Parts: sequence; structure tokens; C-alpha cells
Amino acid sequence: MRPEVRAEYERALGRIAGDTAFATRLERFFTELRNPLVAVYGADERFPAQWDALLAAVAEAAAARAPALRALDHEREITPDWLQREQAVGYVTYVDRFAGTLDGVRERLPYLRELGVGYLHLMPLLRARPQPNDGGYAVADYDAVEPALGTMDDLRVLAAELRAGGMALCVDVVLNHTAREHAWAQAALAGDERMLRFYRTFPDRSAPDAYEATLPDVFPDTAPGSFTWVPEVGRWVWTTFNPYQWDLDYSDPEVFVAMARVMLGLANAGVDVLRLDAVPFLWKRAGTDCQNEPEVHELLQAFRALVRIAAPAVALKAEAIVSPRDLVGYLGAGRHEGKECDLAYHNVLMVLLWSSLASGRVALMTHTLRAMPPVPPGAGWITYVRCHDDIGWAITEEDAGAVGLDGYLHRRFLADWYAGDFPGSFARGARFQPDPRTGEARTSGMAASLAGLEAARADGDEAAVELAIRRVLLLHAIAFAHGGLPLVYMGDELGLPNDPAWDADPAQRDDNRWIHRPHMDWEAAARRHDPNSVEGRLWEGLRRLVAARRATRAVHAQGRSEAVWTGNDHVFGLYREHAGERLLVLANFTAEPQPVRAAVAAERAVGPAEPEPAPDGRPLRAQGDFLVLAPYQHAWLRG
Ligand code: OTU
Repeated sequence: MRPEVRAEYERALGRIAGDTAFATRLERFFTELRNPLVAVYGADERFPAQWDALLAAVAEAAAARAPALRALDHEREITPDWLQREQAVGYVTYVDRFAGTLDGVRERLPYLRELGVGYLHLMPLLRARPQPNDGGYAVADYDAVEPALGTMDDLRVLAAELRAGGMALCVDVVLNHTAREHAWAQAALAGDERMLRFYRTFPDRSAPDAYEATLPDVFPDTAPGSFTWVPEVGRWVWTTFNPYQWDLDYSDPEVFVAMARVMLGLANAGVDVLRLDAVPFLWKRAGTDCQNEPEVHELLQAFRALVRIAAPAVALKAEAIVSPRDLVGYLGAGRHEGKECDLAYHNVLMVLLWSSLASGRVALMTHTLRAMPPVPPGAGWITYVRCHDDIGWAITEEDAGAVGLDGYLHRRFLADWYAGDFPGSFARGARFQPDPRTGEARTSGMAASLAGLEAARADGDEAAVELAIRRVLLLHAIAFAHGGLPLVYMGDELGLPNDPAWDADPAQRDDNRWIHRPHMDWEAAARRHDPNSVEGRLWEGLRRLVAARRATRAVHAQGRSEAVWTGNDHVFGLYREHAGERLLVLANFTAEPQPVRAAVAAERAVGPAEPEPAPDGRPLRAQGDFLVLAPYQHAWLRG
């Protein structure tokens, strides 16, 4: 450290004298915190005061950390792969829709334990503006829980109970924007100049027009444009998402420090994983799409370092729904390696799974995954089949072209297929935010409905029901084996269909993502032990996957992961290797039996023995030189 930097470090250290663990972490991560902030704010005269405030906040948070959390800090420092292990399986749900309140969630924990869940992501639960509030993503107060769900104390109690049972808690930090009802925005509306500078605002259309020339529309249908005229301040406010979600201006160092305080507060309430919402949008630059700018990665590195100093048990998860090439950067690429987020959503895998299921072909998935850089050391993916948002068909022209497809036409095919508009489609989803200019659309729908279960049940077609169940399990099997922390979204474990009453609430009517955010159906859950019911078959299928993961060290997120050409365009191959174990998962993406040369397995010295019982529930058939997969079968061959 340079002498003047050392002086800053020693001042921070002095604030929490006697805590040797803190001193070690502060020294270790001091420049990892400082350098990116200097890179972004170094020339800003406001920076020195904010830097001092940040160090004070870090020291204060570290000093206030409860003994149980300090113990966890230590435990995770010596188990840095705690989110990457074969035991890790996550579950995602809305508090109100699952169990009414935070206390209600505590009562439902046995259900989650039975499924094998070790990580619980509760959807936005901080106090939001009144409806509409984008499912809680328009936060009015980061220091309070939404009153209908409980209090900050309830959150602390829940976190402690989860911790005692070995379950990690993930909570959203909506850091790109606040609700216009947040105190900062309210002060700005009342004429506070300093608070107005927390947001990006413009006196006239010249800058907004210039930005919009290269800005894509996130909600082209319901919230076109990225700026909202706010008469109270006589300015255009940057609103990437809805008009009531005001983008914060991270070029103001005080905004960074304010959000750092929010994160440290949640960490000390006992939250284990912070889901950083919409991170690609944090930095804006004229002439670009204002996503994935280099400054975003500097800011994320700084957030990571400050959490590591004050609360090392806590991990950061990036929500960056971007193209394959941009995605890996959020896990820390290049000079940010090992210094950025611990986890990032693998939206590319999600898209490819549904693409393969619609087409019955796996070449695009195999090629795209092979072309992606491996996860940087120490980081891991979040793997999932669907989420609370839409599926945006992020398939590039380049990847499509490499396997002889036209990217645009394939994206349109997928939107048509999953809306149920393509002849022969089994899906019952909906178009989300169709873009009239391009004809493209994203897709909403529950996994079961997209996979054909809703249509099959409506037709009373038992054979089709069986195929649909198999499809849901097939996609989860890849998510469970791929490498990363797999998430199950509430309802998919029971095959819950689209919510038929999703548009009953006028505040939600123009956002059909509510189709796949139903209330938990506890009557359906009660059928989960009936092996003949749909719920029972899905529940058992997922439990077999949890068991197969636990029994297979090769699924570790740090292990080697390679998409394999199987010689059959209908069968996906995924090879994993870790700690001396090998695993080849073969997955048939069609409703017909599909052969694969046994040599594909033999070359990798795996199989034919599967873990018992077979994760798919059906044994793998051998026929001469071939392994023959049953319709939508997934086979786990180990060596
Ligand atoms: C996120 O999604 C949340 O997951 C959404 O539920 C919110 O509406 C939104 O932020 C605003 O808070 O555009 O269509 O690259 O794609 O952040 C969903 C990231 C979104 C964005 C993602 C965003």
C-alpha cells in the first residue's frame, strides 16, 4: 500500500480496534475496495468525504455484527464453496403467496426441508410503494419490511431459524432504482437539490432523445421509453423500467455509499445472499445500450469488497439477464476475477433448455454452451428452468448461425411455440411485451404450462400428461447437473399451472408475468405423497434429483462442465468432472426413444451404472452398441 492509502486504512482500522479478524479482512480487501472506487470517482470532489463515510459505515457494520453471524463469517471463510456444493438446492417464492407473512414462512419450513431445500430466496419484501409496485421492485423504504408481511424483527427471527436449520436466506436489493415514493425521491420532488442529484434527470428532451437512439426498451408495450416527465421538478427523470421506478445516479458517490449501507444493514439482519437486481443498468453512457458498462463491474467489485470486509458470510448474486458473452463478466472476469459476484443467473441456460424442448434439437444448446467461457474460479451459476420474470429469447445471430439457424426466425418460433400459436405446440404460455417494431416477444408462463401439462390435463389425455411431467423433470435435471446452485420456483415442484386469475387485480392486469406468480396451492401440495397424482410424480422426480445431486460430487459448481456432442441431435450430453468423479448426463429432448452410441459414455469412462434409484426413475436401456433413452429420459452415467 502506498503511504497515503495506508493512512486511510489505519484510520478505518482504528475505528474497530481489537477485532483482529476485521483487521485481517480490512487489510486483505482494502485496495480491492478502494481501487475501483478511485477508478470511478477519483476525479470527483465529492469523493473524499464519501470515501470516509463509507469506511465509517463498514467499520460500524462490522462492529455491530451479532455473535452468531460472526461465527458464520468464520465458518464460510473456511468453506468458501458453501453455495457450490452438491448439497445446495434452492427454492424461490413470494412471502404472501406462499405463506401470508414471514411468520407463516417459518411454519412452512418443514415442506421445504422435505424437498431438500437449503437456500430460500424470498421475493422482494422491503416496503414498496402501493400497487402497482412491480412485484415489490419499487422500494419505498430499504430499512423496513413490507408491513403486510411483517417487521424487520420478524425477518431477523426467520433468518435465525433458517440459519439454525442450515438454510440460507436470499433477499433482493433493488439498487438500480427506487420508487418515486422513496424518501430520497420525495425530497427531490419537494425541491431538495441534493436529493434530486441522486437521480438522473434532464431539463429537456435533448439528452433523453440522444440516449434513446441507442437504448433498448425493457417494457416496450407497457412502459415505452426510458424517461418520464415529472412536472413537480420540471425535468425528465430516467426510468428504465416503469415510470414510478426512478433510476439512481451512480456517478454520485453518495448514492454508492447509501446503497452500501442498505446492503450492510441486510447482512446484519441475517440475510445470507443479496440478489442485486438489474445490475447491468447501473451505469449509463451515451451512444451505448447503457448496460454492462465497465463502471458497472468496478462498482460491483467495490460492493463485493465491502461485504467481504464487514460481513464475509454474505454472498452477492448478480441479476444480469444479458447475452452469453456479457454474462460471465458478472462473476468476475479479467482483472475483476475472484472479486465480483459469487453467483449470477444463467439465463442463457434457461433459454436454451426451452429452445431445445420446443425444437426437439440440442445443437444450438450444445454449441452455445461450448462457446461460453467457463465460470471464473470461486464463482458459480444460478441454474433454473424459469423464474418470476419472463423468458427473454436471448439467442444471438452468431450462435444461431453457427448451427445453421436464423436467429430472428428462431426467436420468433420460440415466442410462437410457447404462446401455443405454433401448430403442434403443447405449450400454453403468453407473449410478454411483444415489440411491434420487430414482431419479437418474450414469454410468460408456469413451467408446467409451457411444458404441456396444462393442455394435457385439460384434454384428459393421460399419455400427454406423462410426457409433460417428463419434460418438466428433464429441464430440472439439466439445471441440477449443469454446475451451479439450482433453483426451484414455487409451484413447479407440484406442476401448478398458470394462474387463471392473474389479471383479477387491476394493478397487475397489464403485466402478464403474474401468470406465473400464483398463490401456493396447499391442497395440491397435500397430494404430493400420492404416487399416482401429478403432484406426487413431480415431487418424487425432484426429490430423486436432489438425491442424485447429493450423491454426485461431480456436480460441484467448481467442477469441469462441458456440453458434449452425442451424435444424435435430439440427445443433449453434459459431462461433469470434480474431485476424481465423472458424470455424463444424457437427456432425450423428444417424445420418441433415442439411441446414442455407447462409445460416447465409454470414451469418458462412465456408466452404465447410474446412482440408485435412477434419477429419472426409469432404467437406461442398452441395445447392442447403443444406449437407448426413453421419451424425455435423462440418464446419469458415473465413473
Ligand atoms: C428485474 O428484471 C426483476 O427481476 C424484475 O422483476 C423487475 O421488474 C425489474 O428488474 C425491475 O426491478 O428487465 O424483464 O438484465 O433484464 O433486471 C425483467 C436485467 C428485467 C434485467 C432485469 C429485469
